[in-house]
Amino acid sequence: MSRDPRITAVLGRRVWDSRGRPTVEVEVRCGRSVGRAIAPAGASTGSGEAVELRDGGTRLGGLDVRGAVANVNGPIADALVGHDAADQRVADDRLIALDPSPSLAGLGANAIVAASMAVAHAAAEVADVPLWAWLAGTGTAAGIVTMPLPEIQIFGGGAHAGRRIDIQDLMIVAPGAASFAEALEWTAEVYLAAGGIMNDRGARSGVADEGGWWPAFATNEAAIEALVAAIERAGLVPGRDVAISLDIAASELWRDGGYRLGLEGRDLDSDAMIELVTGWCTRYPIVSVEDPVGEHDLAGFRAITAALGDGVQIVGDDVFVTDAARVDELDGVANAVLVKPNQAGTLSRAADALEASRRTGRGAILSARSGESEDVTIVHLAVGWGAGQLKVGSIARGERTAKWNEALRIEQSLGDRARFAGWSPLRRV
Ligand code: 2PG
Ligand code: MG
Repeated sequence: MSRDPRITAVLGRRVWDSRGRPTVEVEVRCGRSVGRAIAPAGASTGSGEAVELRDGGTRLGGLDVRGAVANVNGPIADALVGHDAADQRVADDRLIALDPSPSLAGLGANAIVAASMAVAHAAAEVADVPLWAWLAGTGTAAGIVTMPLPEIQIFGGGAHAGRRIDIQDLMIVAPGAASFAEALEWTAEVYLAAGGIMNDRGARSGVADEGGWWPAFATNEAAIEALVAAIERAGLVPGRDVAISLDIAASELWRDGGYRLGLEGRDLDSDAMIELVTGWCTRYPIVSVEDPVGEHDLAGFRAITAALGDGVQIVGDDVFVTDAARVDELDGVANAVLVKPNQAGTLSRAADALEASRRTGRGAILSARSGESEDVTIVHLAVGWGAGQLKVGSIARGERTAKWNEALRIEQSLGDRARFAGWSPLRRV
């Protein structure tokens, strides 16, 4: 018996994220079917991102979201109730039409993205299928399903670690694994080995915002060296079983037309920055580099993509901000796109950016944010949309393991129908 997909109620509430900050949860009800989602929050944000609504003032550091929650319970509920949850595009268009500002700062991108994701969850509930299968549509849902290659942080840095080192994410991928489950097991071995190395050096002091070890290193390159050592200590072969993926988050380093490496007290122009990253890619088994230069340095982005793009995945995060138009327009900038639904505001816009990445011959990575919760929507998007890669932070902290563990459940439920992406997303480079 199929249930009625018409939305009967929309409820907003304030909940808490992994940094102890308030965030927005939205519940969308279609009769007895309930869909629920929580907005994530970035720390190293691109200037073109959709903007979350925070209350300001002194309480909770100005970060409270009472206004955004009120917008959910007011105009957003009014616009969605009575609408068909199964028609995501129309629901998302209604949400966008409510906010006259292009940045969505009026209603708040936090309110809008949580509502958009909750609509999808409600629709999947009504159809009585997992969200990934709902998103994949009936055709794909019956056949082979690609489990994404996970990019997992081992050391955190940059804005997620008080700028202790300049590189933001030192991650690994395990394309040599046979399954998603095996990739996680190998990653856990590397994570434990990295913790052991820090212990041996007397340098182990907790973790950064996304669960990667605290980056107590003298130079940025020393962090990359420690990562290679951790892979070897775990008994895995760097470059064959497991490889390195960096997010430099270089927009954060941009000062007066150059890049400031605070840890090393050095200022680099765009060419020198490219030379630095190119040197790392030659000396270490690095297969992917995100935001190697800043969002405004389009010439630098094009230069590094031309220089390294045949052998290395160059990922654009701040430069694309999950905007299909930018992905289409910015020829020669990066060969992969980071897709973050809250940068775009709605699931439909995020899907458009993913589509644009395919249209322009680029790869794609679905990505969570540094401020997260137990919400697992991002995993279902990566699987259901067949993105091929998924970035969720480290393999520690509950808001991260909630997502990896959800992917394990999906892989197990698929049985023989699951195909691990492995090297395939990286083959194009
Ligand atoms: C990024 C993300 C995740 P933030 O830069 O890719 O690491 O960080 O959510 O702070 O933008
Ligand atoms: Mg990034």
